[in-house]
Amino acid sequence: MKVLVANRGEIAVRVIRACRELGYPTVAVYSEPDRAALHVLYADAAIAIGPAPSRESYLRIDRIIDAAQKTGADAIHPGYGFLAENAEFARACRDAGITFIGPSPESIDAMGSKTESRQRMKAAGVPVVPGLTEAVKSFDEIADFAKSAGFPIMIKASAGGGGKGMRLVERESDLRSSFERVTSEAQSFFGDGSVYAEKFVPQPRHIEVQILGDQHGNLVHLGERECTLQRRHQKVVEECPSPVVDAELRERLGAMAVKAAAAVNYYSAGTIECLMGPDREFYFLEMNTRLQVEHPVTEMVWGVDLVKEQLRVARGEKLTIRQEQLAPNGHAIECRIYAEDPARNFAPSPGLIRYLNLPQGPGVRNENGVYAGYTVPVFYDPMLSKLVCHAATRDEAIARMKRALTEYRVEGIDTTIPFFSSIMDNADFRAAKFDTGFIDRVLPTLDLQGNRASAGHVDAAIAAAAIMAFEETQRVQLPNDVDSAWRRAGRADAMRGRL
Ligand code: MV4
Repeated sequence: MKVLVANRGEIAVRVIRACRELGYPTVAVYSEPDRAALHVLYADAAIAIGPAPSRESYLRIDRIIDAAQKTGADAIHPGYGFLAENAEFARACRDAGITFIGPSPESIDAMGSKTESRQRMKAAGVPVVPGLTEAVKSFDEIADFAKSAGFPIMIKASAGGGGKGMRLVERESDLRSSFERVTSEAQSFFGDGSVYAEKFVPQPRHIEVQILGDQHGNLVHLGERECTLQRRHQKVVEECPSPVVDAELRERLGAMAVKAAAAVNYYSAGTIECLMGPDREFYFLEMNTRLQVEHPVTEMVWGVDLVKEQLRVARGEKLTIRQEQLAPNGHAIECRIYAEDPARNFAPSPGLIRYLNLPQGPGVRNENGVYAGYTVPVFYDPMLSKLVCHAATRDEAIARMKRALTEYRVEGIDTTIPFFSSIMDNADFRAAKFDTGFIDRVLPTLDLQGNRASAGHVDAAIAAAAIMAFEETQRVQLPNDVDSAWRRAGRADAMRGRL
């Protein structure tokens, strides 16, 4: 199998590593500004697929299929984002006789619509958030639902997901304007204006279950991840296991996730996203039909290489792991390191990385997509790398993450590293007391300037560097390529301990 990786950055590097360990040659694809990106350097071959904008490169199905054919790749791994959950792309691979390293296009389609997936999950006996399972045909149907269910409710786009195209409605007087708003947003975001309504689950946690299936109908779960800490629907810290899930609840969540995946004949790696209320009732929210950003926390705790499993499953092999053999071990935490300045409201900070020191040592894993001397382009997601720490307990994993963050150095651009140091010190985070509003509540209380060098420090550093450079020019240079009697005598003295 020769694998083309239809992605960039750390996830492309991650997939290339798994391929190399299994002995499969790899092909990287790259846009113009990505010519010298890390994934291009690591792959066995690389092929250009177009200019900077993703629409003209990483999202071009025709160019990626063409690149696979030109380089003789017979399989494509989509990573996450870009074309990973695009059923049309999975079909284009199938039509071209190329193995898509992911689920079937039918599974992607079934889970791509919120209303269709809710219908299928309900039919399979998977708990969904109480509410409608069909898109409404008129405002009156929303008003009827609100009347019978009571406020607050959420209006969501049928074609939505990941926080786009949804609105909380707390009172009747806001209902019509919210309905119109979500309908028009859905039309412009997804080209599909259909919407439906759900009961609002207050103070939820976002808990998701990792599943893995083969093409022979075998499915296992690998427990849950705690993904509640988000900012603007972007996850910032993820953990495995969730500090609020015990073994009994894990078993129920896992059984639910396997049932959900089986209902759409799922194979490959996938994730069932759930909302969980403070009463620990959980509801299916949506399924991500791809490998996820935060998959390493599951890998470290469950001892399974999810990317290698995806590669084996794509070749038609049966899963070799059975549910009874799987057990969680310890605790893992992931911080997503972004080229953003947390002290300036997370403004993008692209540019040249002048110096990079990645943390190392016991239990530390870097999923890194950059290097010193690399220029972070403005065109793509600003995630540079993921720092993942594993230890025996949650407290030890937090201490290890704090230690690793102090070793982490990135010069030239701003990153979210200081923000994570503050989170790791936060008492509520340490006590695992948080819901989806946590990040917005703590942000104003954080001192993110602390790690930044003041103007005075920078001036002092420049003066010190200038003095050092001058002293270097004044140093007596001993010729080291000539042998001399003096030099021999000096060495002999030194060896006799006379100096
Ligand atoms: C909800 C909800 C409360 N009740 N649905 C946000 C992302 C999208 N996948 C679904 N989301 C939510 N749906 C009901 N019926 C609260 C959220 C939500 C949220 C969920 C998970 C993680 C962070 C969140 C932040 C705000 C809102």
